[in-house]
Amino acid sequence: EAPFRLADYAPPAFDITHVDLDFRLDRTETRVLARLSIRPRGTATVLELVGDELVLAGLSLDGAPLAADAFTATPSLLTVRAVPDRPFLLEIETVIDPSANTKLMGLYRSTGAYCTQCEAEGFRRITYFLDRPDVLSVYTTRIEALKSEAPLLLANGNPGAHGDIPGSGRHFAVWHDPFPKPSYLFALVAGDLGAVKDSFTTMSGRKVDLAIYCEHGKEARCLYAMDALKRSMRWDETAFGREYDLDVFNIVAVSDFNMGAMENKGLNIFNDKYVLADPNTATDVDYANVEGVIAHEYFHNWTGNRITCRDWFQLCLKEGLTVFRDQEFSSDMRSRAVKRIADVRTLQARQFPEDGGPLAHPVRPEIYHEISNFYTPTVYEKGAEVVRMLQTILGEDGFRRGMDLYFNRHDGDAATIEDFLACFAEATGEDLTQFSLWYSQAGTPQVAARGEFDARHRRYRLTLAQSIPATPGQPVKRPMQIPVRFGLIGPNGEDLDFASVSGARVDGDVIHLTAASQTVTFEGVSTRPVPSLLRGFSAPVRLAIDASAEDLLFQVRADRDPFNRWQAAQTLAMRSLVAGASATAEGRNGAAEPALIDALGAVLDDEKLEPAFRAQVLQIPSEADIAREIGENVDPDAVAASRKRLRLAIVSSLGPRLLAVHTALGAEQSYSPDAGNAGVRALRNAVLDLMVASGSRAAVGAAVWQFETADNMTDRLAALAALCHAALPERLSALHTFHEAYRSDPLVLDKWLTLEASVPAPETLDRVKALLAHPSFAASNPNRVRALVGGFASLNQAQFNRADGAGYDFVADFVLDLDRRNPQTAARLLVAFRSWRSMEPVRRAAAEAALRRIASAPKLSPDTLDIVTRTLA
Ligand code: B3K
Ligand code: ZN
Repeated sequence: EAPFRLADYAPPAFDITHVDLDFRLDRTETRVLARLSIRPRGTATVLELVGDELVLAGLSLDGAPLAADAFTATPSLLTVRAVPDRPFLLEIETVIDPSANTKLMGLYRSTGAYCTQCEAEGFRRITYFLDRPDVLSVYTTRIEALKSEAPLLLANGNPGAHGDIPGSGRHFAVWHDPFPKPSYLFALVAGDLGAVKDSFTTMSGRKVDLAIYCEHGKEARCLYAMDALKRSMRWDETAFGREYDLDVFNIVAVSDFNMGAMENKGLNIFNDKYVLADPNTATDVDYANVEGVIAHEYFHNWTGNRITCRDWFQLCLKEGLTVFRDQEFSSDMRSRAVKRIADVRTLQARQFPEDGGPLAHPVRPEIYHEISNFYTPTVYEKGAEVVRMLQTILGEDGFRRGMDLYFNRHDGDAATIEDFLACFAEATGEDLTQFSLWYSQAGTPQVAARGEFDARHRRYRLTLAQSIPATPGQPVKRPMQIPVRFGLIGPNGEDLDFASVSGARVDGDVIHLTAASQTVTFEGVSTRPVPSLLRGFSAPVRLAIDASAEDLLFQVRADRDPFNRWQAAQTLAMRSLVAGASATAEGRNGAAEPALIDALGAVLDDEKLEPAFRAQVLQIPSEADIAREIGENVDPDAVAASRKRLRLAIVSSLGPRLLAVHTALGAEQSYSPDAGNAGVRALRNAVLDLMVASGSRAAVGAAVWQFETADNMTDRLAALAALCHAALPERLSALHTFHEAYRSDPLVLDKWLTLEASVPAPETLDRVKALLAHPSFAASNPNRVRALVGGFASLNQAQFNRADGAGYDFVADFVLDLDRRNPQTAARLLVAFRSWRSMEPVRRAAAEAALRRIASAPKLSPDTLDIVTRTLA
C-alpha cells in the first residue's frame, strides 16, 4: 500500500461540526447511530468517510434514506455521491461486535466491561468518519445498556440526562462534551465497576468531581492514583497556569489495553498497571510509574486535547511536549537528579538503539505506512529531549513565555510543529531555524570533545565536533544547534572562573555548538580544568571525550553536577566492560579495575549523597547497553561474561562495605512509597543484587530471608530478582512460592512471568515456552504478552540472542501467531529485532532467517509487515 507523506497534507473537504452518537450496547451486536452535522469547506460534492471492519445498517441524509445508487459502502469506506453544497445532516447506522474485537481498537470488552480505544485510528471501527485529527467536533453521546450488566455508563464531557427504559431492564445516560475535539479522543465505558471519588477545586474556584473506576474489590489500590491526579492538577496550574475545564474528570482502569493509557477528553482510560498500587502488590517503580502516567494523561488535557495535532506526523507536538511536562512534574515531586538519570537511562536504552538501527526516524516523521508503529521512543522520549533543549536555550522564563503564547494562540486548534516553534521564536526573539532540524533529522549526533590547556597564557581551548550518522532515507545531515551545558572543574572541585570566552555563543553555562566543528577558547583560566560537558544531559547526543581515567574518577567524586558524577562512573564502567568483552571473545581475562571500584566504593559510603543516587551509580551498564556501545559483531555471551566479571570484582573488593550498607539500611520504618523512603530500598536492593551475584552463602541467605520476610512488594521482588539474575537454584522454590501467593493477581504475576523469562540460563527458553500454556498466562492480554515474551526478548540478551537461533525462532513464531489477533502488540514485540545487524555473523544470519520467515508469511497485518520490512531493509 502507498505510504502517507507529510508533504501530501491537504485540509479536509468537509467539517463535521457536531457528532451525536447513540450506542445500543450489546455484547455481540452493538448498534451505533451517528448523526453527523457536516459542512462543506469548498466545492467537493463527493463525501468519503473511512471505516474499518464496519457493517452499514442504515444511511440517510437530512432525514431521507439514501437510494442505493447514491452511495457505496465497503467495510472500510463509505462514499456518498452528490452531497449538498450547504450544511447537511448525515445519519449512519453501523453494527459492531465488541466481543470479537481482539485488536483492542475501537469498542471492545475487557473483563466484562465495554470500553474504547480510538487513538490513532480506532474511531473508524465504530462508525464511518473523517477519522483524522484536524476534524474537530462537539460530541453528544447517548449510551443505552442492560442495567444489570452495565450499571455505570460513561463518555466524554459532562453528564446529562439519564434514566431507566421501563420494562426493558435497560437504562441510558447522555454525556455532552462542549470542547470540539478530534475523533481519536472519543471514549465510552460501560460496565459494573467499583470507584473511588474525590474532588478538586481549581485555581479559579471551580469544583471538579473526580472518580477512578476499577474492578470491584480493587478500590483501595486506586487511592495513590487519585492523590497523584490531584497533585497533577495543582502542578499544571502552578507550573504552566493551566486549569481543568470540565465539571468531572473520570479515569477507568481496564486490564486489556494495548498501551499505557489514553487521554480521552474527561474520560481517561488506563491500563490498570498504571493505576493500581498498594504496598503489597506494587513496587516503588510501579508507584513512580503510576504517578508519571496519571500526570502525563492529565497534562494532555492542554497539550493534546485543547491543542491537538493537525495530522499524525505532528504526533510529537503532543507527545514529546507532554512527556517533558510529566518528567518535570515527577522531578518536582521527587529527586530531580535521580529522575534525570532514570530518564536518560530510558532514553539510552530505548531510543538510542532505535535511532541507530533500521527503524530510525525523525522526531517528526515525514512518511509512514502504519501510524500505530510511530508511537516510539523517538517521538516520545527524544521528542521530550527536544523540548528540554528548547528550555535550555531560551532559559526558563523565555520558555514559559513561549508556552503561554502557544496556549493562548492555539487553544482550539489542530496545530503543527511550525506553529509551536513560531511561538517561542516570537516570544523570545530567538531564531530557531537551525534548531528545527532536531525535528527533521534522525540519528543520534556524536559530539567529540578535546581540551587543551595552555598554562603560560592561562588559556583553555575546547574543540567540539559534531557528526550525525546516516539513517534510512537520510544519507547526509546538516550540523545542528546543540546546547552543551558545561563547567570547568578546578582541583578543589569548584567550577573555575574565566575572564572571557570566544569561538562560540556561550550563555552562562551553555555553549551553543552550531557548526560541524568549533573551538571555544576560554581566557583567564588559572589552572588545568577537568571539563564537565553535557551537564544534566543537555542534549540527546553521544559524547566522545578522550578523558583520562583520572579525570573521570575525579568527576565521580567532585563534579557538582550529579548527572555527570553518575555519567563519569558509567563511562568508566563501560570502558572496562567493553574491554572485558573483547578480552573474553579473544579468550583472555579482562583486567580488574581497582580505581573504578574505589570510586564506586566512595559513592557507596558517601552519606551526604541521596541513597537513590548511590543506587543509580552502583547499577553498572546493562548487557544491552554494553552491546550498543560495542556496536558491531556483538557476542552476547562475551558481553554477559564481562558484566558478570566486573560485578564479581566489585563484590570481592567492596564486600564488607556492601554488607555494612545493607545492614545499616535494614532497620527501616514502615513502608511508604515516597521518594526518600523508596531511595533507601533502591540502595539496599542494588547492594543485595551485587552481593547475591557472588553466590556467597551469606548473601543468598540474606536474599532468601528478605524474600520470605519482606512486608512490601519492592523488597520481596528485589530479593527474588537477585536470585533470578544470578540464576541460583534457590530461585526455583522462591518463584513457586511467589506464584502461589499471588495466583489470583494477574498484575503481580506479570512480575513473576518477567523474572522467569529473564533468568540467564539455557533452560529459560523451554521454561518460557512451557509458560505459554500456564493458566496464569493469556496470549489475549497484552500485559501478559509483554511480561513473558517481551521480557524474554528485551531483558534476556544472551538467551534471546542464542547462537542457535532458537530465541529468535520462538519470538518469530509467537509474533506470527499473535499477529492474527492483535497486530499492534505483535508488531511491538517484533521491534526486539531492531539491532540484529550488530550481532556477530552466526547470530546475524539466524536473526535474518527468522525475519525473512515472518516477511514471507501470508496475510501479515499492516503493522507487522511495516516493522519487518523496515527491519530488513
Ligand atoms: N496518546 C496515547 C497513545 C495511544 C497510542 C495508540 N496506538 C497515550 C499517551 O501517549 O498518552
Ligand atoms: Zn501521551
